[in-house]
Amino acid sequence: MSFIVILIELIVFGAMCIGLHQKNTNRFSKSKKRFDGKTVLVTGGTSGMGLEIATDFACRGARVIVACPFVDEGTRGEKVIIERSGNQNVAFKVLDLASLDSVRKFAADIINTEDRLDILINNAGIAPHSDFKTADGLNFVMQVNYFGTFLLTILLLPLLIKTGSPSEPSKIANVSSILHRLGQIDLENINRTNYWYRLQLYCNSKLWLVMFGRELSRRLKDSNVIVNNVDPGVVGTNIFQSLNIGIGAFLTYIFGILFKRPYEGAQTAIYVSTSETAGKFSGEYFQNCVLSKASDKVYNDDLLKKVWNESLKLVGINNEECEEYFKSL
Ligand SMILES: NC(=O)c1ccc[n+]([C@@H]2O[C@H](COP(=O)([O-])OP(=O)(O)OC[C@H]3O[C@@H](n4cnc5c(N)ncnc54)[C@H](OP(=O)(O)O)[C@@H]3O)[C@@H](O)[C@H]2O)c1
Ligand SMILES: *[C@@H]1O[C@H](CO)[C@@H](O)[C@H](O)[C@H]1NC(C)=O
Ligand SMILES: *[C@@H]1O[C@H](CO)[C@@H](O)[C@H](O)[C@H]1NC(C)=O
Ligand SMILES: CC(=O)N[C@H]1CO[C@H](CO)[C@@H](O)[C@@H]1O
Repeated sequence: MSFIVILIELIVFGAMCIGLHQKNTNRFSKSKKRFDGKTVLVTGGTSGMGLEIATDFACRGARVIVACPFVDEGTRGEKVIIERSGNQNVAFKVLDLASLDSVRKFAADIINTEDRLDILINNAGIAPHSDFKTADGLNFVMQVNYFGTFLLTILLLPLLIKTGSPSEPSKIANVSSILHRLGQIDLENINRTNYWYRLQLYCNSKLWLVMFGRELSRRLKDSNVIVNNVDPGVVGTNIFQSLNIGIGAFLTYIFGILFKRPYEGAQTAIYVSTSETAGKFSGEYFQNCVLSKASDKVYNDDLLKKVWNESLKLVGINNEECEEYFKSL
């Protein structure tokens, strides 16, 4: 027992040191680039880092669309962004990444009502607080953090491809996590419930996200769409509250003091979307505003294809439908 307590104390202490170090070495996006006349979509842009990313783009003059499953939180987020940026061109739309149907409806709405999409920031994500099957038969955490984002990105490709030009490519950035390094591929068991440790589910979802970034960028190499993954570092947001382990609120408080503020965590996503230097890369992994390297698993082309095929199957996209989204290339 006392061994476990000491172990936990060591882990918490270690995490605090890492957090403090990251906070003190956080780099900021320096770009002053304006986005007037451009459209930016931030999933989960209604709280935490997403809210900061969305506000930053609103300040740069973009039309900003934020999306989350809850109308009250979404409306509040939209109001905060408008107040802070003075930009009225901000819209909240309902999106539940845990439902394939909601993702399809949302994407159809965007395709039918927006005439362009310059930047897609796949920021929404949850901590692994519960483990159950959604109405679509998929593992809940995997679906929110990965399958839903996967489907959304594919459905929005035609608009992203249409918007990008050689001088101004459109961009996709996924907010992943250092924890992707602990992720597993295990195609057979990936969407099982009551099989993985909770934290492992989170790691798996973030690994698959990074793998997709890489495979998608390969498939888009002849297009004007750039895809990159970002790791924000350890950030004090409400994500820890959803951990549901009793001390979630306590962690949120401590992490809020010691770790990066959401505004600081938002910088790498802003960096890859605005920097010309970062724009020269696609399919890569950025950490603290610097080009970095993801887990070795991500650089295995055969695995990437398997993960891609399995993901298409699980979200219910067949080969013909998939080709449709790439046909404008
Ligand atoms: N905080 C960290 O230390 C850290 C480290 C590495 C990576 N990340 C990643 O950074 C991203 C942002 O996290 P955060 O820390 O800013 O957490 P957060 O404050 O909890 O924000 C997460 C956002 O995702 C939205 N979301 C949750 N479930 C959704 C669903 N089913 N459909 C659509 N949107 C949904 C949330 O909307 P609601 O609030 O309405 O649910 C919220 O706006 C996540 O992908 C996270 O994994 C965080
Ligand atoms: C982002 O994630 C989606 C879904 O997982 C994937 O299709 C896309 O390729 C990823 N992009 C990056 C940059 O990782
Ligand atoms: C993925 O699916 C495509 C099309 O069905 C197939 O040609 C290819 O061999 C598959 N690749 C892998 C690695 O499973
Ligand atoms: C093990 C498991 O839960 N597999 C499920 C994965 O998702 C598909 C639905 O797309 C289900 O049919 C499987 O049962």
